[in-house]
Amino acid sequence: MDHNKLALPVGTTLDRFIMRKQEDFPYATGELSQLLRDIALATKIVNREINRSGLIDIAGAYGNRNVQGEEQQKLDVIANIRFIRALRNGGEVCTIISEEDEEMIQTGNVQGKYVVAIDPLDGSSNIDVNVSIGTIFSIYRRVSPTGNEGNEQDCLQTGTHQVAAGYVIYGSSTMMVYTTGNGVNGFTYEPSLGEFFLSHPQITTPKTGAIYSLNEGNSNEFSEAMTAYVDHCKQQGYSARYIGSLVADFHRNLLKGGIYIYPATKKAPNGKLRLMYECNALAFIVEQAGGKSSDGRTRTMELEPKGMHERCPLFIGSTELVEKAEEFMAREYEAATAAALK
Ligand code: P6P
Repeated sequence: MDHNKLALPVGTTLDRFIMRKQEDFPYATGELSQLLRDIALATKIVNREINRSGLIDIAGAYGNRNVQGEEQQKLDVIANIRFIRALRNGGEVCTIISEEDEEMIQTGNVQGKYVVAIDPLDGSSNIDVNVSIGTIFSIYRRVSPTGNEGNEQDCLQTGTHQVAAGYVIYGSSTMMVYTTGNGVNGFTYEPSLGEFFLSHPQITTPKTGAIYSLNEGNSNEFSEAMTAYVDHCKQQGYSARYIGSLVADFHRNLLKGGIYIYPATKKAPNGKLRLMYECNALAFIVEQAGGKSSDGRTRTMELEPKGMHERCPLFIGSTELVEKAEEFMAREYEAATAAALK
């Protein structure tokens, strides 16, 4: 009897993958591996609570506004608590910056070598209508000496200093996609086993695509260059796909090819999305997958952070589409420069 035919292998768990990848770093001491496991644990707990949110009273608004002035959903607060608790208990992280907290969060792990920037639950206003939402995280090595709390210097590093970054999409299935700088791998959660399994090894994003994702409801706020680029997409016959949940829009475009844009608008001159715990993580992933990310001009991961919650315009996805959008946006910078020189 050919046993191999009887029971197909279930595949590589996230845990085993992390351990195998650690072997690629001979001097790795296992702390980053442990940190990734801590994040995965919190993800499993948050996933369970999202799936139950319609059944127990954790859907809907919490009644507070976060540092962004956005109405916190109950699950925003719960997810934030879950990730902070997992990172605190895991011991590897000294300091956290979170979309849900105005100040840095000190975990008490003064020997921790890592800092995490996290959006615990992005797109949470979509929870009540069962649209996919996500978690986005970046991991940095601290620059200050261990033995003390982490500081602003540890937290405000450019995206090029990320040692790892990832996102989780809580959708028709729950997936974790992350990079440690050696490619991008995707894991699908099997709730009956409580494990993530490698389902999308070595993800690469198409060099071009025919999907553009932005909120055209803001088009009266767009610059002339942005308006011209959107017209270009229509003339090219691209499909408009906009879910209004960054992780869902990004994940679709990563796999199928496309561009996601949250541009500067008259109302939001730096755009809406946050550099430290949204844009940098996705920029690291898309570059590792062969794509590109900028603010329309400067590479996202080279933007110098001035504050933990600062915003930046985001042009991210297939390299050829981002570069074409940057060509249009360059006209805007040239026009602004010419006007300034008059
Ligand atoms: P708008 C959700 O609030 C979010 O941060 C992203 O997930 C999403 O892409 C964007 O904002 C949607 O913003 O202004 O188009 O509703």
